[in-house]
Amino acid sequence: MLSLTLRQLARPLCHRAPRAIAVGLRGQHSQAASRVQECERPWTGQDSLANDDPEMWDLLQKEKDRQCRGLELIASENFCSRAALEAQGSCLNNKYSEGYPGKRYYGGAEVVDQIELLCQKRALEAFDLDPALWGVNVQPYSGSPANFAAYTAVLRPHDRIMGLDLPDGGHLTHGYMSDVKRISATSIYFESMPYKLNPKTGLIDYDQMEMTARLFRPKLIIAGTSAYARLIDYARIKKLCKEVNAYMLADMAHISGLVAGKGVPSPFDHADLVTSTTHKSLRGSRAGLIFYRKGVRSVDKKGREILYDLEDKVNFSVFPSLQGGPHNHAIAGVAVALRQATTPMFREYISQVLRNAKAMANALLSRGYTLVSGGTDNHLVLVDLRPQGMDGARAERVLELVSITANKNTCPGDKSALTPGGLRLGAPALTSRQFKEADFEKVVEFMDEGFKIALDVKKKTGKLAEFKAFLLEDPETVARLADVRHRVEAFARPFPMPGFHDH
Ligand code: DSN
Repeated sequence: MLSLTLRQLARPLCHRAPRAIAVGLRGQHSQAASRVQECERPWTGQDSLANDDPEMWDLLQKEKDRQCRGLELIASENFCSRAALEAQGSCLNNKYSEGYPGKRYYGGAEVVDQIELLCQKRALEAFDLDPALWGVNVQPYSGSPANFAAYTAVLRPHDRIMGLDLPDGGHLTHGYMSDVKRISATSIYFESMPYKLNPKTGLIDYDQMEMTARLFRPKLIIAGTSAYARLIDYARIKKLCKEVNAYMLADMAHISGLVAGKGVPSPFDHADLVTSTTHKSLRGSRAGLIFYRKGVRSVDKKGREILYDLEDKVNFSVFPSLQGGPHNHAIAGVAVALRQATTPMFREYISQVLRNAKAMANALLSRGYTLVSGGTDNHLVLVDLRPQGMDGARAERVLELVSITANKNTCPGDKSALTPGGLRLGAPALTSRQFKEADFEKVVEFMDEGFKIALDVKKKTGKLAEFKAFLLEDPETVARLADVRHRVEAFARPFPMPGFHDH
């Protein structure tokens, strides 16, 4: 129906509009303009985005501008290199290659075979892994599919898993279910029992985890977090996994850059399986990875070696069980980023991320803010705004209006995910723009101004919707927000932006 309508729309225009005018059209006329061009010459696919689809090009310019003029504090975001983006936005998009290198279901895969093997090699190198002891599948489309594929590899439906609860800083795919509903497919297809933070310390409650695991007898325990500012005790979790005969899976999505850059302890020392995304602190293009152990898993009572059998299980789970053709363009982008992650420059980047996160934490503490767990050992900080009488949702919205991007997050004890008490702040993205400790102190100063506006408006308004409307309608508040936003943007814009060659 839609294509018919467009064809009907284009036909009369073909007769009337000269191409020069058509190319100049923008916005709502752009589809008609494209049709005009199509009528006048054969399709070559050689037009730039600006010419071919000005409407989309305009939107991209707007997003580039938003990224350049704002302060990006979402802990899971980063600015990917131009090189990795080039590899990702390439002819590799065009190639189907179901299967694995040397065993494909399509012809013409000789180059993508080399690309996938190179990506595998670089993934092992980036984390100092011996290919005799570890293998990697680089085909998962992103972190959530990687986790589901890793679980599918080693679990049967209804087998039991344990992960950090989402409201305590875990991830959806670590088995999240609410009081009334199984939310993540990982809690629909598997039986999930969460472990929690100690609400007093804000740290993972390992005692409770051990007690629960001894009763629940999970087949898989997940060591990984999305909003946790401290290090994970992998050795303790591994000991527990051995005791209850569970696999240990480390989801290092948030910290994989920190692991590659030697900024935090490596989960590879203990885990059986390690999953990751590639675009967070690792700073690559978007995809997922599953690492699996090879070699000896244990020795039985008679002294016989029991070997890991994860390689075939993981590979079969990714393809053909869960995915079709690998995204070869994504794999190439990841390979580029993984090479970067082995350089001394990347190690320096990661150590600056850690210094910056600490500087941000200290600046917040010195202004009287409360941090869950009291500080940070990694790339992120979780601010508990409840003592200020504030919540993460209101703070997130006010910061957004002053060009600071962060996300609301639950803190231990929170009841609502829509208006939780916390705000999650990460250092990776701004560190990629060459921010140093003093710059993060300035960022905290801007945030503090935003929080104060949020508090003033909260006192004058009721529910969240009313709060949000007031921000846009009250002239005094609009002026205060504009003042902070102008200063934030003047501060942010001069910092270099990786990846964009035309900003
Ligand atoms: N959405 C990511 C995060 O923000 O942590 C996790 O998938």
